[in-house]
Amino acid sequence: MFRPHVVAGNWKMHKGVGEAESFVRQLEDRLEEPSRRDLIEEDLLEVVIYPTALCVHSCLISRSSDLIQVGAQNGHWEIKGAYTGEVSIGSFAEEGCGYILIGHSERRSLFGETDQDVRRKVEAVMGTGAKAMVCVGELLSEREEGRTFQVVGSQVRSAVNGLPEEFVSKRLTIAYEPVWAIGTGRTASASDAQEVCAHIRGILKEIFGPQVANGVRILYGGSVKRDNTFDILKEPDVDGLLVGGASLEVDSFLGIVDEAI
Ligand code: G2H
Repeated sequence: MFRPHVVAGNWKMHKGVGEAESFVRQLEDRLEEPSRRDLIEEDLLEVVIYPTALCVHSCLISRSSDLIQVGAQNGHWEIKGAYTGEVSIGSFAEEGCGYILIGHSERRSLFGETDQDVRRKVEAVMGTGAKAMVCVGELLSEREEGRTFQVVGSQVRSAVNGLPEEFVSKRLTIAYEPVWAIGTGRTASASDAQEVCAHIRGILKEIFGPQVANGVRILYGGSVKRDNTFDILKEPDVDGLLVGGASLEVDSFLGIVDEAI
């Protein structure tokens, strides 16, 4: 089954408003070139950026088209309330965010986000028009103990069990990011990425059946650079990339977008 590729840039806690606006204008200019624009407009490729919460609005209004989608790196599951410092998933979606990133390993390891929190956030996205991009991945120690499938499988099941098929097939993306490959310069091999992405698809098939599972995009993330993009994306169960460090400069991000085409 054909699945459009997604290249998503997770800026993490980088860029102020001015830098973010300038990035969006430059990237959009270059995506306007027909070879790129046609692919996006024909729904063969999606380009997403995840700026900081502060920069979401300025990125959205700096665009003059939908060639770039803007997402939120995190959000709270409640619609509103006494949650100092939080921004609701509903507010991001209402503002125009097309994607909400959920359960990134930095959220899990540095901010104590649990599988239960991830699930609440997925359910909150369901109540909006946005799409959920759910991150899963094992620690180095878990890989070395041979527990990769078990750990990733349990994160996936907890995030998706019982969700409506319509939501899963149309608005759920999973990003496999092995924690040992994040920001370390150490990338999983293409076959490592394929093996785990295929395992994730297998779980989705088991829960939702092949038709739904074959519609879900599964991305790889972790020290992605232009040089390793092609090899990873040629794997049959890898449908895109979640890029951190290499998404911060227009040239390097665009290099990855071009390899993904
Ligand atoms: C993983 C990735 C983006 P990097 O966190 O989500 O970052 O490409 O810098 O490893």
